Amino acid sequence: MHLFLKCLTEPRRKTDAKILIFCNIQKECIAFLLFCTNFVTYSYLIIMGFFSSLFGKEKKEALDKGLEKTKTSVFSKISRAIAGKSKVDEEVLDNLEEVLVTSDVGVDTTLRIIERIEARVARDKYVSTDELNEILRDEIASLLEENNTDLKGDFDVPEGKHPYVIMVVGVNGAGKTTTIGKLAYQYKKAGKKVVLGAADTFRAAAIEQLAVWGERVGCPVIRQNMGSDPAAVAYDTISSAKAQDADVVIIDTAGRLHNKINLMNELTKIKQVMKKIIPDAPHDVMLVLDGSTGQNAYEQAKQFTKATDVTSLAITKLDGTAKGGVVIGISDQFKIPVRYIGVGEGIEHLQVFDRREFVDSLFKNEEK
Ligand SMILES: Nc1nc2c(ncn2[C@@H]2O[C@H](COP(=O)(O)OP(=O)(O)OP(=O)(O)O)[C@@H](O)[C@H]2O)c(=O)[nH]1
Ligand SMILES: [Mg+2]
Repeated sequence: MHLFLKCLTEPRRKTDAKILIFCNIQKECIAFLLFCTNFVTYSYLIIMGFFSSLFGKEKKEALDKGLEKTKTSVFSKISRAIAGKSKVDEEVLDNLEEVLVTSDVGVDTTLRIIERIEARVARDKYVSTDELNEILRDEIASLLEENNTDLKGDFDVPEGKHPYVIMVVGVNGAGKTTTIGKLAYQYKKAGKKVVLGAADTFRAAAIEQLAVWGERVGCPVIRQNMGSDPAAVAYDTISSAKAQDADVVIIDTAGRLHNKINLMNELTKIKQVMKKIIPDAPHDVMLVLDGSTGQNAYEQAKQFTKATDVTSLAITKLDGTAKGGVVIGISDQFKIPVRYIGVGEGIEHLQVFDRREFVDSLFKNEEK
């Protein structure tokens, strides 16, 4: 018989004792269950914390490595700029201005940075040249944070946009197709169903290149023959993605210059065709810029954004160049957010652009 019922049928004193034992057993069971739950929760948090710090560390290392050339160049210029000086004065500020301009930060952004450092020097009276890296890091990071609002989530799909359609544009060789492959990989890793569209029908090799990325990532690539209408490919891609209930669609386009009117009109046509299936598509028109071209990347961004609607920027090839300062200038000067940076050719070498992490990595002085 159940212990509790048994207690009810037995003489009173004996029953009391049994109820007491029963209650104690119950309490111990509950305590044990609570302990198990807490143990599982804490273990989960510790394991998740471990992995996220591991991935965070890997991301940081890839960024540090990718920015190595820019960093070496900026540091050697700063060392020259402050040689023999212990205090940040007019002359050091003049030299610093030159360092920033020649590091592709851009004139406007450089002037804004120098103004901020001047204000700091005026306020603190004595600023030692030893502190200059740290000051630069703080002032640039807060300048970039002032002008921009942070974009949400890493590889999340905004609510109500299903599938989320990204159209990738830019000049020849900027890194569009590679960025699409890396993006597809990240979305897939985040558990999203991705479909790619090979709307660069200009060259057979371009279609093949995207197909190879599709295979690597494990996502379908919608394609037609070389020379077919890019808008038709975009239409097929979106229809297929919708039928498959995909989360993300990324459309590759041929490289084009902003001043080639026909090619720019082609982009408009691709967009209009997409709208027949998803009225608010494309949700993101991403302009890919080659960071290693320095000042040229600014020009491209300026001209391209004038010629067509662009909603986000990706700056590639920051590894292997000393012109990484361009990201600071572009992020400061354009209303359009820099969303991603490319720090290598590998599938993992695309990062969500985090202003503070970027500036930290650039101005971190390892010798200290
Ligand atoms: N080092 C480095 N190379 C990159 C990066 N992104 C792209 N590349 C290389 O840049 C070259 C051109 O990249 P693509 O992705 O083909 O450029 P695209 O804009 O699609 O070129 P078109 O289709 O011809 O207009 C390739 O060799 C890529 O491997 C990067 O972040 N770092
Ligand atoms: Mg391409």
